[in-house]
Amino acid sequence: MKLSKLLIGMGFALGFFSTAHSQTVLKIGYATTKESHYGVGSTVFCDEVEKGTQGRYKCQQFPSSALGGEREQIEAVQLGVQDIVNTSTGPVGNFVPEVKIVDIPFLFRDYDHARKVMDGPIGQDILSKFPSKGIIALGWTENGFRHMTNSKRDIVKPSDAAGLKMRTMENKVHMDGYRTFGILPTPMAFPELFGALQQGTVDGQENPIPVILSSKFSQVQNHLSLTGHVYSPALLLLSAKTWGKLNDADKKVFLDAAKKAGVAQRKKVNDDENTGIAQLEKEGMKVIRNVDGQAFRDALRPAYANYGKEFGAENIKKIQDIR
Ligand code: EAX
Repeated sequence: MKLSKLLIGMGFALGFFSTAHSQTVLKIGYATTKESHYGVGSTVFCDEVEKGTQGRYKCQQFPSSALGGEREQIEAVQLGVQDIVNTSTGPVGNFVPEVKIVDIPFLFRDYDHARKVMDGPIGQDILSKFPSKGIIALGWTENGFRHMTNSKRDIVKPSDAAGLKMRTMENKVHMDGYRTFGILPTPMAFPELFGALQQGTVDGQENPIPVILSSKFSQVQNHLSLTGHVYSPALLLLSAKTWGKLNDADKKVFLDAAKKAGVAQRKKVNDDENTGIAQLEKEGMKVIRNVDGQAFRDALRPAYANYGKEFGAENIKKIQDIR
């Protein structure tokens, strides 16, 4: 066989092996089902990455807390044993303290306000605090405004919530705020929540409509109060280890994919908010719409004084003043 033919043959063989071996599978995890808002956002992210890298990167999705609670998954991303987590900010403040300010109850007026802050200088600046902690924040996605559910009684004003044992995220900003409502906050990882509600270990919990819907909490909770007491942002977090292996073009693909994921996840939250409450009523939940929001805001005053000391009252006002 002529040398040239041999070399061409070897070139093809090498090319074949290099292409076959160049595909990298990214492990991405999140708390709720594939059909949920996190699943919609994660699927858009994965599709965009696979398309934008011509298949050199593709995802393996782990929905429904298959890789553990959010805190556990953030740790795994930080250690580089998991590539990506699509997570609420709930436990994130334990890794990047600058995130905690956005968890303050009643900080955001509505979705427009919240999304404007996250997509503007304040929200983007928070993303820049992650790399020094071994995590790349690719972009904001969204969990939604949180409402209270419980198995005991209607909650219209804080005194109705007083004494209830409510599961919270592992988030001190939330817990300090909820204590002013008289709630007994019980921090717990999300995967344990359904069982705890079923066994009555806790009386209630608080989560956005998309989570209450996709996690079928109507099976274990019969009162839903539309408190909207916290806006729960979410983030696509990538391991710095994975990021370090990307070329500049692929980094841009990942960032663009995260933006599209955020848009899709927010749309799913909107859709769930529009149809979810009627759905939950159909599933047997009693929905309390006439929540006395001002009473909850008034009760929060002592916590706001402390938030002001911790985060700077002027920083809180900057967020509140965004129009
Ligand atoms: O991010 O833990 C929680 O209540 C979160 O809202 C849930 O895991 C979705």
